[in-house]
Amino acid sequence: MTAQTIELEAQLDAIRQEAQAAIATAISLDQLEQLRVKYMGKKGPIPQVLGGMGKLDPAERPRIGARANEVKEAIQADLDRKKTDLQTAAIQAQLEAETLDVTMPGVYRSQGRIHPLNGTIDQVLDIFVGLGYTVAEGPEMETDYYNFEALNFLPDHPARDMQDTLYLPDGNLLRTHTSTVQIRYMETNDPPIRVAVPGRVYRRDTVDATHSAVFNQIEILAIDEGITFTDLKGTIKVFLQELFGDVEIRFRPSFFPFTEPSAEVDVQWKGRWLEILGCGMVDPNVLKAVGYDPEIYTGFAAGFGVERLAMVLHQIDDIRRLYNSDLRFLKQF
Ligand code: 2NM
Repeated sequence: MTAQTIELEAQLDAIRQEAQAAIATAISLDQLEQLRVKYMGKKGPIPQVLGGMGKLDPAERPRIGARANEVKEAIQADLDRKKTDLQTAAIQAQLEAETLDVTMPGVYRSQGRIHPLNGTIDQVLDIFVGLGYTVAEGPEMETDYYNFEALNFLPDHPARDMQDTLYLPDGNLLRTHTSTVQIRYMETNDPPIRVAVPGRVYRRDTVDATHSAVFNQIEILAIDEGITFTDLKGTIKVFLQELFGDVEIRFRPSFFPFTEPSAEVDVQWKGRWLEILGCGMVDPNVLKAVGYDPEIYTGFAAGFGVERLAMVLHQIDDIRRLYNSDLRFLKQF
């Protein structure tokens, strides 16, 4: 072996060591690719060393050629191993970054819920819609005609008093019941009629635990040929059964200007008779007012206060709780 051969072998070993150290410290696939180009490329140090073989004894050349291949293979093996390591590390890092701890507590967001008044309205309307009724609404500001006259209130009826009704400066008034909407509905629709009307109504009442100047009503109305008091009783019985379950009910004679005969209905609830609604056969005068022939058509109507119903169903002791927006109260529903 000549000194030149030893020198070239030393150079190849140095390249191998330098490449090995550089590859070991690479921290990215980009960096590794740069090292591959640097050590394995055509302009790399190994072809340069091989270029110096011309000065060697021809007998020594295969030895250097073989050594150069060994070094190339070793560097390639280092590159391959490092590439696998870096790829594995990258996947590992990604997995760790994307890990979700499903056992961690979530961020609390308070949830909205249905107000007990609206819940009661929904419940009642669902029952009547199930019985084939249409839901209708109308204005809260009304004329004397729709609130009283068309509903057969005589001109001197006490409900018309300033004491009971809220009159507006322009001569209009705030409706005292939702029957106004039923008059409007009958004016624009021909029988057969099945309509349920929810809405806010206004009375000049002193506020206490069971009274409010503004409250909600639901009234129903059915008009057709041959409707009788028996149809009214059956409808009310089914309605109360769906709302309260299997409870005893009773009809008591009563009076309303817009119905004849009229009745009030009580349910047996927690050991007592509770008055729940008023009802009756629509007075012929009301039918005439909307242009229906009372000789052909008859019908029944019923109405009740939603607050009172909500209070009975949910054991609420004071009507004002329904208006105070106290979350401690509302969150119970
Ligand atoms: C009630 C009781 C009895 C009623 C009457 C009418 C109309 F428009 F047809 F005449 N609507 N609602 C009625 C009847 C309301 O509430 C206690």
